[in-house]
Amino acid sequence: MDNRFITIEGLDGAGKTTITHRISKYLKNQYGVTNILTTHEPGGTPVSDFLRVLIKYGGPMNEPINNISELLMIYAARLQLIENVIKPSLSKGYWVIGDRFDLSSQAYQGGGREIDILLLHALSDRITNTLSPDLTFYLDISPELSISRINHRQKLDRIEQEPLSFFDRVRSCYKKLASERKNIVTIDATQSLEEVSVSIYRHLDWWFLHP
Ligand code: Z5A
Repeated sequence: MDNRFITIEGLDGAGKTTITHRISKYLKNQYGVTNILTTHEPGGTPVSDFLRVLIKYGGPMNEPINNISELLMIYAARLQLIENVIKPSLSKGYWVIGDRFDLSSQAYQGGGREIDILLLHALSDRITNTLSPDLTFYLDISPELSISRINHRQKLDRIEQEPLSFFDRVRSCYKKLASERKNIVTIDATQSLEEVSVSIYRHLDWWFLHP
């Protein structure tokens, strides 16, 4: 079967990582898709993983990270991943399932950080360079539920420590973009993991029938 690029988006704790692996398993078992690669951003190449640590935990000596520096590091990490992993895999016929992709930057840096949309779009167009997911599942939960699902973690990262108002802006941006773009399917991720998985499998079934 031809390659496909599917991405999973949402706030922390929405279930993206769990669902990424379940989709992979479902595609194998139900549709016999065996060439599947999963990615998790930021990260996924040696350089991108290095940048991931800076993005999540900051640099040496607690130097404050400027919002534009954060944006540039995220896009540098993404460019490495696109050019060295995603595009070569797609060209070999692999299905790529991305745990976060460009929509995360629109939501977190555009919505949350309120970075100038023209700068964001210029960078996004240049870096993704027409690579766009065939299908995106946006797992929608409230910031309150997000925090309750992740606050057992030993250490919250820089972004996870932002106030609730930041995540309200991130979520509003996700919802706005999901309502505007046809390839984004919104899933109510407040449901149990089983219910979330089943709604995604049904969308995938529909998508296979109506490519
Ligand atoms: N970031 C950015 O700002 N801009 C960008 O462009 C990109 C990223 C790409 C990456 O953090 C950070 O980078 C992120 C955004 C920013 N920071 N914030 N805030 P990460 O890679 O460390 O983490 P994450 O991507 O946000 O994922 P996560 O926190 O690991 O959550 P998740 O993958 O969505 O969920 P999960 O790991 O599958 O599940 C988390 C827990 O919730 C687990 O115990 C599950 O069993 C439970 N869970 C999940 N779904 C359910 C349901 N439906 N019911 C009950 N329990 C559930």
